[in-house]
Amino acid sequence: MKIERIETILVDVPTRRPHKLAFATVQAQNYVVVKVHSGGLFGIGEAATIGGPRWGDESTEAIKANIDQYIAPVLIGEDATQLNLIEQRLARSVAGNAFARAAVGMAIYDLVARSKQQSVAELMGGPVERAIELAWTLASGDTARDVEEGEEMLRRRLHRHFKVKVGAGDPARDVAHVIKLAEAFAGRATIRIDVNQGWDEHTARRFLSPLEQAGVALVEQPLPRWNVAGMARLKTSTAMSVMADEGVASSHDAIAHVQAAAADTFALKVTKSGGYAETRRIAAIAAGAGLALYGGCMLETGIGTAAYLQLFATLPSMKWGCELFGPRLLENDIVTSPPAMKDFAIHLPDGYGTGVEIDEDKLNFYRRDRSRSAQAKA
Ligand code: MUC
Ligand code: MG
Repeated sequence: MKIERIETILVDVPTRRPHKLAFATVQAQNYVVVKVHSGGLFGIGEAATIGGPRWGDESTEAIKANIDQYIAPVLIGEDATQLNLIEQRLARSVAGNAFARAAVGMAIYDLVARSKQQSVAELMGGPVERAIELAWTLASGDTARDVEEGEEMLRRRLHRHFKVKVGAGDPARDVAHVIKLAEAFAGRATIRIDVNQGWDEHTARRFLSPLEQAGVALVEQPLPRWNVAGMARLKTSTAMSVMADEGVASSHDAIAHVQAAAADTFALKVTKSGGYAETRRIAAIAAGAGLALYGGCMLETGIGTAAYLQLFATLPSMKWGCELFGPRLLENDIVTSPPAMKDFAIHLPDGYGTGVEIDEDKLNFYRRDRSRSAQAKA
């Protein structure tokens, strides 16, 4: 099954509301959609970035350029079914560039699974779960709006775990905002916070205890990703779960966090880790060290959401569930039908590959190289 062509498409999809993080406010999400072609079939993958090269080191423009220029030439002509060799070639094709490698790898797994009439989860040995608890992120930047949004999610039985984004402004104001949310949803939903590296150690030490007293269950990446020792010190001073996200992208990062006892939960993201293989290594390190897992996201469309879900469904110890809610935040999706989100969980789709199909009309509408006015006239 020779890889014949690798196509990369830049896509921008507006969000339903501004999504406010410590380092950026997202009004439209940016993607690179990858199609890997062989024998009349193609597999799909996706890299989503948040705020350009701000959450991580890569922008969608750089991802596309590096796939086109450096990664695709290494893979053209290779046998897609030899997934371990493909992973090796991908790792050697470029230094770093985890998101770019992951998007291509996802598409190749999807292609191979489709050709074998299997799901990606089956290709990896089969799922252990078919539904995973699904968190939602409250990040409108406005307390009343967040309460209203959370109430709606509970009423519709969509989400009962809320992650609150903090770290952008005055920490005292952020903490007061989170405490109001914790009080509003006490006994009905769990509250977690994601600081996205926005605090220094002293700020975290000062503010974690009122958050813990308010019932907040988990704190995600309070400190810059390099401050592993600081995370370890914080972990000894709080009963909240301390989760590493930006700090744990590779298996080496995972080992460093285990050695330093710097986290008790790892957030997994297929793109930050350069693909399925390295993400599974991180999950294995967590399992070996007795740590919990969480299925993170980068606000993917249905393409990346389904790809992540295929892997997460194969992993035990997803104690904190996942946050694969990306499609719900977007004005529109570019797949015909994303994985079902109901009864507080996301459900593994039936079907081959990742179980979702591209909606080519919508992809054409949102692709960056197609003028919207020309589209409207067509
Ligand atoms: C992150 O750091 O976890 C994922 C969901 C969300 O709301 O923000 C992102 C990034
Ligand atoms: Mg995070």
